[in-house]
Amino acid sequence: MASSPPVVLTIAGFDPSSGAGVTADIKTIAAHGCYGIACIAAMTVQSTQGVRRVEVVSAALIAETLEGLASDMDIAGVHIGMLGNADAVRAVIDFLKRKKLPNVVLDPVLRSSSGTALIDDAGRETLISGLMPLADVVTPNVDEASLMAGLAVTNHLEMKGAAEKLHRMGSRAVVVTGGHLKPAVDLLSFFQNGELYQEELRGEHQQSNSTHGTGCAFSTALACNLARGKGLIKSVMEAKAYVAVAIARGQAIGKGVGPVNHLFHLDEKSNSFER
Ligand code: PXL
Repeated sequence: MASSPPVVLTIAGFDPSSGAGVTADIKTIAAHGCYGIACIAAMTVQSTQGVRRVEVVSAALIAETLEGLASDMDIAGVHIGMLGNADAVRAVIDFLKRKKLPNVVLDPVLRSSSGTALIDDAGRETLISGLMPLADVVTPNVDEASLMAGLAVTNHLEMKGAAEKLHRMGSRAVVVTGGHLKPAVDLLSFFQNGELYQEELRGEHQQSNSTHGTGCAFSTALACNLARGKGLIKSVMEAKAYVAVAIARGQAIGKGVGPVNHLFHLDEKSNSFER
């Protein structure tokens, strides 16, 4: 019988340079041995040198795509990235409320690393009030955590405060990523038996020009690990380890900030398909 790997859905933007967005997410999902499916919520014009333009897909097209996929397949995990505006966010909220899918990871994409807004103000508010409470885990970087919580987030103590505020605003579990802080540290925060559990996860800060797409790769890897039935802590640790290797094994692509190497495990394998 044909095998059936876990199906992981990514709802995100399209980055034509494939460092971030749905095409990058499909690579991450494949690297985790899962089957990737995608709903494009927004188009971007960008290269490794930055984002030039954003156009959001209609809410009706997003809703129809999601409906078609969910009625056809058993979805084991969902990754949500760039959504663009409030209509797109509402389409995703409506979908999640009706389908009640497992292992939903929300990467609250607000801006590109070059500073371009990837969601409008109304979209950000709807994402925080309506979408964040529907996700099992939310994965803001320090800048996103700061904007969402309305607090400064520059060190691990402030990360803890921001995570607590995000819990009060409705998030179940939070990973604040601080890979570019020195020392590099992420914070995992969630409630267990009514008690707040917060753990600092230290990493090595890597000086690298292959860092485009780290947030997408981390949150998508997390969704895959959860979809495989790994617990939250193990899923977060393994997603961190995956991204660290993907950065370390980065390839020189483009003239700007290059992508992480999502498929580094293929480097060791033969790229010949002769039988
Ligand atoms: O890294 C955030 C991000 C997510 N999704 C898309 C993007 C970007 C950054 O440029 O383009 C589609």
